[in-house]
Amino acid sequence: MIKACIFDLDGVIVDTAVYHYRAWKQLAHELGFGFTEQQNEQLKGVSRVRSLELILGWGGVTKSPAEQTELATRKNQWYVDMINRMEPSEILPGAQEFLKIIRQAGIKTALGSASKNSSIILERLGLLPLFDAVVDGNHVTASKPDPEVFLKGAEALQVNPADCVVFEDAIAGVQAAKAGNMKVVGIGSPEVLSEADLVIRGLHEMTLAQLQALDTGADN
Ligand code: G16
Ligand code: MG
Repeated sequence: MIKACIFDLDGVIVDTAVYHYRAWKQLAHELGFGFTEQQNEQLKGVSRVRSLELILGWGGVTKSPAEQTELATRKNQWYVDMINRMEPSEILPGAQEFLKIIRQAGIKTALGSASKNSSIILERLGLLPLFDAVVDGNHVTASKPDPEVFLKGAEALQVNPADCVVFEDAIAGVQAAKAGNMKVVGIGSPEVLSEADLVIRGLHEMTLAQLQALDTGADN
C-alpha cells in the first residue's frame, strides 16, 4: 500500500534552477569564463560542492580546497539572496494542490532534496506545514544516485521504502529511488527518465488514482 510520498525540491516543487544558474554564471564571470544553460542542466540534483568542481573543470581552472570553499560560499550567498525574494506564485503548477490531496488521503509527505537551503525555500513559500519530514543536503553524506536521502525520508516517516513513491526530475534521483526499492514518478520527458515507473510533465497532471495504481500490492 502506498503510505508516503517523497518529493525532490528543485524541478518538482519549485524551479530554483534559474537562480542556481544566475549565481553560478556570476561566479564563472568573476573567474573569467562563461557558463551556459546547457551546463546548468547538468547540475540539476547535483550537490553544491560537486557542481563547483564540474564548473571549475569546464572553465579549465584549478583551485585549492580552501579557495573552493570560499567560492561555494560566495555563490551560495547570491543564491540565498535570490531565494529569499521568491514568491508563492513560483510554486510549480499543481504541487501545493497535490500535497494537500494526498495528505487528506492519509498519505505522509517528505522532502528529499540535495539542497542545503530547502527549509528557507519551503518556509518562504508557505509549504513547510505540508511536509511531515524534511531531509536535505544537511542530513546526508552520499549524493543521488545513492538512495540515502530517500531512505532517510522513509525512516523519518516510519514507512517501509516499498510503500513510498518518490517524485523526481533528475536521472540520478530516479536511480536513487530505484536503488532504495521505491516507486518513482519522473517529472520531465519519458525518453530521459525511462527508468521511472510513470513519467508526467508536472504535479498538475498527477492524481490520487494514478498514485494508488503504482501499488503492486505485494505487501498488502
Ligand atoms: C538542488 C539543485 C542543484 C543544487 C543542489 C544543492 O537539488 O537541483 O542544482 O546544486 O540542490 O543546492 P544548494 O546549493 O542549495 O545546497 P534537488 O535535489 O532539490 O533537485
Ligand atoms: Mg531536482
